[in-house]
Amino acid sequence: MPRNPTIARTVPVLRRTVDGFRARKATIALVPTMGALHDGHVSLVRLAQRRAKRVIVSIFVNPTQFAPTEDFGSYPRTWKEDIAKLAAEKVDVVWHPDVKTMYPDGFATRIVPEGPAVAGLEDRFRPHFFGGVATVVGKLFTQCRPDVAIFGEKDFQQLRVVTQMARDLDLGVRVIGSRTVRERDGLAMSSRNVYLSAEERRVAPELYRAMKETAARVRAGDDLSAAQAGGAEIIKAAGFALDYFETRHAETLAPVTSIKDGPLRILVAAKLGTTRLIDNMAV
Ligand code: PAJ
Repeated sequence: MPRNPTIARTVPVLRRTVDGFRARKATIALVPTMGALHDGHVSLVRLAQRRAKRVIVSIFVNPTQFAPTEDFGSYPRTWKEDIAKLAAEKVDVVWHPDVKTMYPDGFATRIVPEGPAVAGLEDRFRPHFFGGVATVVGKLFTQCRPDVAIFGEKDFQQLRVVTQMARDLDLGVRVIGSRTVRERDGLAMSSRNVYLSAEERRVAPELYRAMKETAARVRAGDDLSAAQAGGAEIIKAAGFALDYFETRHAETLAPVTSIKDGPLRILVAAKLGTTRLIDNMAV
């Protein structure tokens, strides 16, 4: 049976609800999202349910992580469908502040993450991004005061950035990564996949194929840079404009030269038409 979640739109209402959970000694899991929920988000909610007594899902399209040229205005917003999905998962609370609640007039404090946030991957193409993510996630953590927070491996660099931030700032939140949910043809689920034309959608799984081939070659002992160049070639041949296709250390995201530097992670970002897709895979 679905169960309607409590919708909190102001900090006092959220606080009262969280205080109630804490008074009853219930553990709390937070799943931060920007809405337009798909099965990838739902898998995070299910992991949250297994890790804590109460689950809060935040839905907030965070303006500070979008550049002026990016899709903040047109980012998909599917409130009714989102709430139906969260009710089906018996989520306790949906934290849905508006922009003025999150960033009141005069707001003047930002978190500036370093380490994994300056690894030369997403940060090279979206320099504004991790500052915006760290600031909003820092606020979500202090607002919701969860014991654990679930993030997808889909956004691998983001997962590393928030893990580092929670540790560095002693936020008392354990960050847990959850595996990437894919379509049957390998394309990682993403709220932005709706931007793809039918032809682009057909080509999009080539990203997955390129990573799989590269991972297999590296595991079989092929030279890392040759295997990587092969993967990049698959992506370009499919018609993508490639931002990066790199193999990095899975924990630090530092550059590596061979499988002996492992554990390794392949990370990719590429544009199909105007849609930018990111993905990653363990070697
Ligand atoms: P959003 O893109 O909505 O993603 C919310 C969470 O869902 C993130 O942790 C993301 O990694 C995870 N996710 C997305 N697609 C997934 C998939 N196919 N499989 C598994 N998990 C998936 O990431 C954000 O929002 C924002 O940056 C946010 C952290 C909410 C801060 O604004």
